[in-house]
Amino acid sequence: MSDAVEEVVDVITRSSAEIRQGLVGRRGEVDEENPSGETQAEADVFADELLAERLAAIEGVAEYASEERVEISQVGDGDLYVAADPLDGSSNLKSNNTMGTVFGIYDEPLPAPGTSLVAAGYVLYGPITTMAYAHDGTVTKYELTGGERTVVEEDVTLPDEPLIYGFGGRVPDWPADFEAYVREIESNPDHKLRYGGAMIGDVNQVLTYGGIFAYPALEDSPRGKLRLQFEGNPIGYVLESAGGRSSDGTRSILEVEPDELHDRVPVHVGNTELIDRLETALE
Ligand code: FBP
Repeated sequence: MSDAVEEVVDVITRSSAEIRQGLVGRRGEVDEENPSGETQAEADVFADELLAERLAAIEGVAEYASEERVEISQVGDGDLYVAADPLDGSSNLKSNNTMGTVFGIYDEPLPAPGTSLVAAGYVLYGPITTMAYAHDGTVTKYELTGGERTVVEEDVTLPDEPLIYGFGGRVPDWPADFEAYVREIESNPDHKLRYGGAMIGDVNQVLTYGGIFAYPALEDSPRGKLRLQFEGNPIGYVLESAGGRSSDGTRSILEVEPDELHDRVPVHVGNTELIDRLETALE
């Protein structure tokens, strides 16, 4: 791994302690919308500004883009391009439930396809702060404390027997073929529903127990809700590095060519067998 990639991950590690602490007193909304038209929380803006400032100071970073800012910030002349969702699942602030920080490190100017990711990962603000980090085809899980990362598991792979399923969007808005697939998944008594309304929390359950997470295409939103650069690609990269699959419904999310920075994409990630079946169901 290049020194600059390592530096990006170190900065995110150190910043996560401040982002977590910064949630206190910042659970209200600001009078602004993000580029996807969603109301921003004070903590969204705080986390974005913190990461922007810190990542811009790294010599190897050329661009920083986030779900919370319209434009790409040109920050240097390095060869790494960092995209982040600084606070994924911030609607969970009000109820004090899990949230995360998602990041993708690309080697091409943004917007870029997931095939140009050199590393990606996420921080989970759960009862403890953890990170799942993928690069060079492997995933490592860490516990984060005092700005340091401690390895808790190397070569993380999805368990063979899938246990968890969680699907976003309102059921009446699901296309009929997706709904039929879901009914089949939940008819298996070995499968359990887990849905917390923060992608990182839900995806981390899949990485831990095996299964499938999806935020699918909806009847009136054929590209779903989640953003390709900031959510779909990094999560697809992590799950594929852990031996699973990602899909937009027909192919790996990483193969989707972006048109615009804030493009959305249907997200389905999890055990290979379940994603294969999903693609067959949506054919
Ligand atoms: P934000 O990045 O704006 O927080 O939105 C993303 C997200 O919160 C995901 O983390 C989660 O999977 C999804 O939206 C939940 O959406 P819904 O409220 O429709 O279930």
